[in-house]
Amino acid sequence: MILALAGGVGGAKLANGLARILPADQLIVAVNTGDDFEHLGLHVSPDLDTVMYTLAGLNNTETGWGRAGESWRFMAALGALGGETWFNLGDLDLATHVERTRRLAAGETLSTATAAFCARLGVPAKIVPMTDQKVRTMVQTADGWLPFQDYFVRLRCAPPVRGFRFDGVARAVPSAGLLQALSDPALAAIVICPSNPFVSVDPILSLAGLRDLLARRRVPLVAVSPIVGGKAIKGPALKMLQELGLDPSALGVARLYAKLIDGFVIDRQDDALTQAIAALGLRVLATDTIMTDPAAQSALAASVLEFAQRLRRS
Ligand code: FO1
Repeated sequence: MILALAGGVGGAKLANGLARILPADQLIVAVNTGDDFEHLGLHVSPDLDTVMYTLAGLNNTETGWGRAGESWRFMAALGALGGETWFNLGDLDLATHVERTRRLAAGETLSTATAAFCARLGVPAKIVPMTDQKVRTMVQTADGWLPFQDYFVRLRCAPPVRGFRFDGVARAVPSAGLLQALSDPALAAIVICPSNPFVSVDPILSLAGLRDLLARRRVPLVAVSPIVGGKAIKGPALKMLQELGLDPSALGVARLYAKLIDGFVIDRQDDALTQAIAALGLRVLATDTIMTDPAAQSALAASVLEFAQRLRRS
């Protein structure tokens, strides 16, 4: 059984690669919910939806979020009424937010709502929120603290970051699905997907007691670098590394994870960093990590699992 920790686009791609090569009951994907927010009276869970849509084959590959074949009549009508249009909700995607909001208002948890949607959409793995309690990522900038979606979407990641806060995370316990995966005797490896280390992975790692649970693991913990050849494949990870005065490279990310993980997967383009990363006490795999299509997603997933298996025996 494999546990993957994932955030947005990069995480969803590797999670999809894992789902393509593993039986559905052998993969649990625990997803960041720090990006969640209330918008237009709706509870929006961007990373849960990106992973769910990707594994259901419904994801919008142009935008990297929302659904394929989307239409925007709701947004056009909303704009005409003077509603807020900085955060785009497609007509198909809107159904997810409306139904999730209804379920949560009826007393369901994010976990049960997610499980119901995944069953309906035929998702071939178990997707769980990192926690069922409220966690909200805040981004510190020169002009003060910003809610995550204001930083990421409304301000297009422009303000230089100084730090992050995950409101509620210290009291937020890992979800039942995440805890179950960690205590499953069949667990063979834990994979940190190539997501933003600051705003996608760190909220998960910061959950109450999770770092201790990971420290007591009896299986390899492997992370895949979201930075390739000194640039982020998508999103603000590289910019954040630079703004925080960290090495804007796979080595910079390896340093963030060094005390936590056993192995680090980098792209062949970063082969020259292998020694420096190994010097952190990490085993290193250099392979093709650019997931241009589903076949590349599956190939990377297979390489990562084989790498983890090698760490298990050593
Ligand atoms: N990202 C944008 O850059 N612009 C948007 O209008 C936008 C809308 C949106 C709607 C639903 C959803 O699930 C995600 C959406 N995203 C949008 C992406 C979202 O901000 C990011 O996926 C995560 O929060 C970061 O990974």
